[in-house]
Amino acid sequence: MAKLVIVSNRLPVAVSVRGGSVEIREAVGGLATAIKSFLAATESGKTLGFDELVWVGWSGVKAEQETEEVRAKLREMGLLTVPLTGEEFQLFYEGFCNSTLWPLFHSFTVYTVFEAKFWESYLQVNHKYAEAVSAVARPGDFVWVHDYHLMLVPGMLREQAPELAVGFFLHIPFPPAEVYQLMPPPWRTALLDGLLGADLVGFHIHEYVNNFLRSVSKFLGYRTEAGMVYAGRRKIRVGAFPISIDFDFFHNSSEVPEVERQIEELRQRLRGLKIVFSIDRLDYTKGVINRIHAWERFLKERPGWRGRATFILVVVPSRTGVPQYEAMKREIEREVGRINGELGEVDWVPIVYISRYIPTTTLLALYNIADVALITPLKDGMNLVAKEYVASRRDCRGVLILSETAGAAHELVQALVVNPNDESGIVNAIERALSMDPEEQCRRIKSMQERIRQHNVVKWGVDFIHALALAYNDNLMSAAT
Ligand code: GDG
Repeated sequence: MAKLVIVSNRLPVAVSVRGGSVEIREAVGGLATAIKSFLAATESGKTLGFDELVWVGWSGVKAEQETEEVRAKLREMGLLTVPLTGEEFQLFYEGFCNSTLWPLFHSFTVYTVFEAKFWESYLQVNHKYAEAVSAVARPGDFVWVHDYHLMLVPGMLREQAPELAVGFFLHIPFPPAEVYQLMPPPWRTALLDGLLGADLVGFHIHEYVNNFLRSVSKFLGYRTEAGMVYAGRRKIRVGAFPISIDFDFFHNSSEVPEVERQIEELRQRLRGLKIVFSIDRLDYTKGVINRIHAWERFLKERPGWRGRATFILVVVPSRTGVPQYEAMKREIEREVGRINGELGEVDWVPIVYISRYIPTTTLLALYNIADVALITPLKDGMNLVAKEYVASRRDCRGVLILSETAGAAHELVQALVVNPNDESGIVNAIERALSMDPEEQCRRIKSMQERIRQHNVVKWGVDFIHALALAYNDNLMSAAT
């Protein structure tokens, strides 16, 4: 029997050490929620044939404070920690991960910092993760490595433990080869080689698959064809596995008593106002400023909507302490204040701005009452909020406005698709959405719901593991011949 080893930068928990006491709570966030839903539906991988599950990652507590008690408590939950020091947090996490890979892979080239000490730390930390995995994994075990923090891990595992089945999934876009080329040559080839240590490399959509294959042939010279890289005797499968959500959880949300109560309360308080809604982590890729400006223009060009529609804008703090993020937060605050001051009335505000994490029941209530979800990232690997909004609408109402630059736009084709830089296009889409008749809303929502129901998060995980098994067996057979 084989073990399933999940590897991600962070473990799916939030650990707090206060005084002498240790508190461990479940962490939220796209990646952790998706993997947990997949694990719950497959009974921790048992229905796929695994007899044990281990999750390897950082606890979120700096190594200096990570006591044996913390490690032991996590071990009991099947969670194995990779301790990161304060310096590694700065150079690896804030440095190479979030100042180099995150901006470059989202094609924000001018935000990208290339620093040799960031790269050195990335190498070292990836080694730590690979060693932690090697310590628990046995030949024949399946290792599923997640996201841009750990792109070198598959290659390191291939060297240290060649008999493992290794899969890698990237949660953010893979950029076009011309953008990837901006990375210094030794780093960009090492990253590609690192990924090709896996038997299977997965992305959200075909566009990222093709970008990756082009970079592999351009920078490594390997032969590639649709969905395959030929690297010596090894064949690496490359495919699109669009991540998704637990459809039933969202679809049944309006019947949860606490959510129902909040829906009622919100409806009473909002007194028939039309609601446009968005929620994102604070991040320059999410296009929050563009969205605010498009809403301002909408209210100025279509003044008849003033007093009749409000924009509820939730921006959840993220990567606090990074100067770019702090500056963006101040810009959002300034612009919201200016617009509310210029256009607001005693009994109406153009933008209700919330800049904190909101409880899931409140998020579900907002999904259920929002007439329009305005989701306009400049670039987004997938965007789960779009799928969650659509799935939540059991009443068959609501209109999704979605950027063509979000991975989700490739599946949610009945959304009103916009370009996030096309302000007048967004203005027209808002008008169309607010005026759309209920039959058209229902037709669009229904067909998007069908897509998400069938392509839910369990399918994402199961498809990936099945494809990994095929790829692994293929390589085993060709190694034996
Ligand atoms: C990355 C990629 C890709 C957010 N605020 C609150 C809250 N959330 C939940 C949402 C959703 C998740 O967090 C955010 O997921 P997204 O997919 O929208 O965005 P990223 O965090 O940037 O995720 C992205 C994803 O990885 C998965 O591969 O889709 O493209 O960038 O589930 O509901 N939940 C609650 N309160 C909040 O305030 N309860």
